[in-house]
Amino acid sequence: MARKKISLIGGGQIGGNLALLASQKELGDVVIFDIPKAEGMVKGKALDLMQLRPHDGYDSNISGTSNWDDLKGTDVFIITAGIPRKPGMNREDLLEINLGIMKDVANNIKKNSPNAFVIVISNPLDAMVYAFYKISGFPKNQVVGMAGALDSARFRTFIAMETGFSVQDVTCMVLGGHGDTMVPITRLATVGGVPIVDLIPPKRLKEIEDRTRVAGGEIVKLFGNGSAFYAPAQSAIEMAESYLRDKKRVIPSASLCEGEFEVNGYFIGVPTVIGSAGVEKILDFKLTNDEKKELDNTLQAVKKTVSETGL
Ligand code: A3D
Repeated sequence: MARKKISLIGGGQIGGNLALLASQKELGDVVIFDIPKAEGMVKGKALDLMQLRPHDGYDSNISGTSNWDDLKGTDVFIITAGIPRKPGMNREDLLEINLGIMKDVANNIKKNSPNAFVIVISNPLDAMVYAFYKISGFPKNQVVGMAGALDSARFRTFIAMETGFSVQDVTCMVLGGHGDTMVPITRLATVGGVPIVDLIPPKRLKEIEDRTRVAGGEIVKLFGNGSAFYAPAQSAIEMAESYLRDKKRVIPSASLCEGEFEVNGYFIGVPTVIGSAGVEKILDFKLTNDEKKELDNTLQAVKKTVSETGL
């Protein structure tokens, strides 16, 4: 069986880490794509990663390019092309610049690899994944946004830090848009199957939820320039791996809802089964009245940003 091909659109902070993780997991051969001005940078990153292989013993080939022809036959695209946030900016401030970039990227992917599975990471995420879907005309199962995987990982981390128990045993999900209105479903969070509502007092839990909602901004402030990249890269790799290895993992992802959670025609974070057919299923479940209200609030925020794309 031929190796799979994973193309990373944008070879910056997240792109470089995606290349490292994809090759270490031997998901396939990796191509890092960037604009001509950054071609030397991505070629250099690719060569550096090639020279890391003897230590780990993996055989994936990693290359860098700014030529779309080199991406033909791609199985999975992961898009990080765009600019990240600076302190004081919210994700919506990136819309104008990143939308222009997404239009160019979507048209090229459509031309080159119409059957590929596409994971969008560029912000503002819910609007960017919507834009890719609209411009490419791809079927909904081939397009997904990475956000919930990261937001849930952040929630899990804070619960593990609070309890002192293994992060491996913490399960929880964060739904909704990838912004400060996201919805941690605390009621269903557990440590080793034990509900966290029975382990952590309500006041502390509320503080953990609030920290989760602004966790991306906390890192932006610390960096002073740019946003998180290690955890975002690993979150997207889990989604790519579930597709390439048909794992059918259930990962909170920005998927196109058509009636699920009473959302219609928008990409929003929902529990999503990812397998060899791409987005195979959204697992709808009954929300409490408070959760419904919060989900509606986040949906309004997503709708506003999407309307600003003019698509
Ligand atoms: P950065 O290190 O600046 O990398 C972005 C790369 O995109 C740069 O190398 C650019 O040269 C490149 N680029 C610009 N235009 C194009 C184009 N037309 N074609 C190909 N490449 C292009 O940023 P980063 O890697 O830190 O972040 C990338 C994006 O991910 C930003 O929009 C962030 O806001 C976003 N992000 C999203 C999450 C989510 O959870 C959704 C988390 C963290 C960052």
